[in-house]
Amino acid sequence: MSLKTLLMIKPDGVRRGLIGEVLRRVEQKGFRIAGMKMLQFDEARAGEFYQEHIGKPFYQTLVDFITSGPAVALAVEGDDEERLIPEVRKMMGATRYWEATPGTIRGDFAHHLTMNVVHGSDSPASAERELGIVFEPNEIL
Ligand code: DAT
Ligand code: MG
Repeated sequence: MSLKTLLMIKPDGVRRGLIGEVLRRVEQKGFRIAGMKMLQFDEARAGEFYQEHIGKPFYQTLVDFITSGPAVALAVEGDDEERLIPEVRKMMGATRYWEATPGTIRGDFAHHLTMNVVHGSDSPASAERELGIVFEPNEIL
């Protein structure tokens, strides 16, 4: 089975009606969507998902935000496994929204440090871990 990564439209993106916009960009670029689901994070799943950020000053803000409404998770696959994660991260744009290049999702839509429309795994290990938190194995096709 080839490498897949998690790209997730966070609750602000869902509230703002950006599901289709993100999907369009992913499909337009030529990635394959191998899994897709809407889900509501609870505190426990948010803690597991954001475990790398436990102890940081913005951690609780992040948990409150991710549990604030439904998110839409995509399992994304590309032809080039080596470049899949950096490519998806590039398409998302920089975490610091004021540095995100126009043409990226955050560059075009994000204007808040926490509420920044999308989440994307940052390594193969985090992709595997995060996909496992969001999807059942039989939901990735
Ligand atoms: P990314 O989402 O680009 O992988 P990250 O993993 O460093 O960024 O942080 C996770 C999320 O936490 C990020 O999307 C927005 C929020 N965040 C990061 N740094 C922050 C900060 N200094 N203040 C508030 N929220 C922050
Ligand atoms: Mg991250």
